[in-house]
Amino acid sequence: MSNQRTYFALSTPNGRSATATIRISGPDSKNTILKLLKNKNKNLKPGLNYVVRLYNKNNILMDKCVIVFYKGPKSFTGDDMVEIHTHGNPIIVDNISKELLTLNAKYAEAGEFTRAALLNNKIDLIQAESLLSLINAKTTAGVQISNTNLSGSLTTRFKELRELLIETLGLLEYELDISETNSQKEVSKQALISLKKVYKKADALISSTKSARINIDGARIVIFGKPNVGKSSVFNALLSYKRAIVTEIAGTTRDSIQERLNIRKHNTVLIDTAGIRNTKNKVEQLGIDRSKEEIKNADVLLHVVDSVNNIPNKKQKNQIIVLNKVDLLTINQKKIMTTTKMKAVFVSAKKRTGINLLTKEIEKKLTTISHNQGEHITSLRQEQLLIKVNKAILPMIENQEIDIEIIAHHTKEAIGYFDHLLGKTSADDVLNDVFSNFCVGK
Ligand SMILES: Nc1nc2c(ncn2[C@@H]2O[C@H](COP(=O)(O)OP(=O)(O)O)[C@@H](O)[C@H]2O)c(=O)[nH]1
Ligand SMILES: [Mg+2]
Repeated sequence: MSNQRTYFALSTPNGRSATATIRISGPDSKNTILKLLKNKNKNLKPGLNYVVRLYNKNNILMDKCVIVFYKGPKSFTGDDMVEIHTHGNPIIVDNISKELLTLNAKYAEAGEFTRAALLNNKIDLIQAESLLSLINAKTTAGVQISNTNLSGSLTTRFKELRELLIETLGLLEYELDISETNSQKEVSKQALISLKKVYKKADALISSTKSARINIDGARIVIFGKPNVGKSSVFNALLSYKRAIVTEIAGTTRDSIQERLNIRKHNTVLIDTAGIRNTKNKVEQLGIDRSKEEIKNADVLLHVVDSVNNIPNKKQKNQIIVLNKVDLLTINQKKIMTTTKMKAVFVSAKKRTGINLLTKEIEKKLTTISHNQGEHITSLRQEQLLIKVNKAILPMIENQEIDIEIIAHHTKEAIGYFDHLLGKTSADDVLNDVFSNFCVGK
């Protein structure tokens, strides 16, 4: 058993709803709930639901609820558990919680339920992380990716790669220990083929991080450009309401402002930034630094330009040039603009023309960057460990290494990273770090 503590938490959002669920886990789960019933000897069979009345110690009815008892290890945490489905009023939840505390059940820590599931081998560390990304996913694709990982296919992939490295290490060690020197070249060649396979797959997984993050957190669309070109006006036009302050004074927006925006099936975060220029004003400079940071982390960039001025000649990947204030152009000027080579979207944020076209352009970009084929990694921890794996084995491949001892050393190092990845050798601080991202009740 992972935990001798009996703990509980509300596992549904706090607020009013038809029902709310409180989960209790730990060796005293069943005894604790029985103490709240009139019939304290009631036989609770595992997995069945019972409609019961819960009373406090003064014999006052708290609520009529549905309760289910799960006998460990056949429960989410692997320990004995009870689920209480109450009416969804925070006062009821509060009253029951207070009663549970007096019965020596503790309030759960963030992620404690999932952590117990991990310690009881109900799930592995990758699945625990997938559970977190499943709960946090902001799009259907994000839910799909997380569900695939939760079902264990990412774990299987990591295990396969680790297995390949272990086989390779076995081959190398055999050669080092007993074999004659003349087959060294052949063995190193074979080992490098396996290392290359691992490298390629790990590399593909590393590059899947971005589309996974976009699907789970939503793409970051950053509006940037010079002061007064109409960035905040474009921001407001896309949101369809006046969120950001717009004035004719250059340097109005001092801080980045962000709002969630759904563009068809894509959930995004739209960010308006301070216009970039040389300034001696300290506050404006801080805003500009922030803009640069947002640009660095952007998935899609909207470069807003005043159409009266020149079109920029440099176009970055995932960037859309938005030529604003077209209402100020003469027909002739417009003609000249449309014949330039640079692809741009013509809008007037003020008159709200071209905004639909801009939305379509953004959607196109989102579709290409958020493809969700194949396996995805969903945590920074996974990404960083895979980067370490590849750092350990890339020099072997690049140098066409023939020294078996050196190859074996690096292969061992890579296996170590896979062990961390799978949670085989995770230190407490790693686990603390993973579970600190969970809410109480998960
Ligand atoms: N004529 C015209 N003026 C615009 C348009 N978009 C913004 N403006 C004006 O340009 C000024 C600066 O706009 P703002 O959105 O604050 O620019 P920012 O500094 O880039 O955020 C304001 O006076 C706006 O009314 C547009 O499409 N047409
Ligand atoms: Mg602005």
